[in-house]
Amino acid sequence: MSMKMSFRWYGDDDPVTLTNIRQIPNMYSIVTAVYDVPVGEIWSRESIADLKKKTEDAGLAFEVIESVPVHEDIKLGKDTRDRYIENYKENIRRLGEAGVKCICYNFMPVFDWTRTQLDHELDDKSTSLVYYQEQVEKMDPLTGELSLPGWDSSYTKESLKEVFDEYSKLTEEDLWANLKYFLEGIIPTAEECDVKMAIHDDDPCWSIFGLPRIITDEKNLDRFLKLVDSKYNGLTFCTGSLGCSCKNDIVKMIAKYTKMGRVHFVHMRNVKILEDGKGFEERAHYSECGSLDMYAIMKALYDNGFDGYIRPDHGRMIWGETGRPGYGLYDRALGATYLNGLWEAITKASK
Ligand code: DNO
Repeated sequence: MSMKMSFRWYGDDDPVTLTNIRQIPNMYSIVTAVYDVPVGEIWSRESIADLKKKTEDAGLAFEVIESVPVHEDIKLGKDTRDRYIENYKENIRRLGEAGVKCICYNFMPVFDWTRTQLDHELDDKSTSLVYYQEQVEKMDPLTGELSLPGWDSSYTKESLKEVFDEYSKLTEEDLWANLKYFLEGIIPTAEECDVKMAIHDDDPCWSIFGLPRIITDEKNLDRFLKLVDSKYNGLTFCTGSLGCSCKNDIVKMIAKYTKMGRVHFVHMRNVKILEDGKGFEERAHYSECGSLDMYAIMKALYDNGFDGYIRPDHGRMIWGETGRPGYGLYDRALGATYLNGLWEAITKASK
């Protein structure tokens, strides 16, 4: 029983190649997605088979999808949601047939992960992604000038305004009810197909731009897991997303949910929480570079029998690399190697 090391790959457009990834020691699976289909629609069998073939030809497993995105109508609980839930179920079936074991998704209204700057220079001249409260206050998503690599870029200014208006009537409790409805729809299919669903925590783990966010802390994760009490309804535990709030005890939480058998995928990232609630900076994976104790997190996983997928999350840009912010090769490869080292040391010391 061991963790399964994995690495996110954005497909043929990614400057990081599958061969690059395969050369990182102990690399097991690719984490990827079909990117040529609008949110909510069914992925073609051809596109799925193509990704699978490329991955396996490179000597890597095709077992994790990040993400099958959830259509906004499902989050908003609109009448049209049933069609999108049916499509979602079909995607689970098709991916299951192709050998996928775990699907990561999120339930954040409109925006996925959010930072205020993508190339902040750190003391060592590397650049990283940061979230500064003072910059957030100056941002207005409705001007349409704001965009991040994880966001759905298909919104026009007008459609963004409309969707914001719709959310203004939606309370947190409504969002919970819509999430429950979605899970009740898809989890039986995930069970039949033996595909573990793994929700990603909200990043950052608080409400932004007045939009509700609910996958934010221990109380809410407890509530989430009870919405549908099946091991197929599990978590992508992202240490950086939950760890940017000092209210979350990451080691305790990851130990608890791993023990329950509900952590299927882990995103390992270190963040430095700034004093006085000023925000946070993404840092190198090594514990002392940030606020999280990466050793204690890996030990909590090991001690509680973690055998799911894990990937180094966001890296800094180092050694002159240019590319997709957070998703370059070098710093994520260093992260993978560091995590492998921690795991080997913990394993051998426990024997
Ligand atoms: C950011 C990622 C997220 C994540 C989604 C999952 O780097 O962790 O974009 O993939 O929230 O649906």
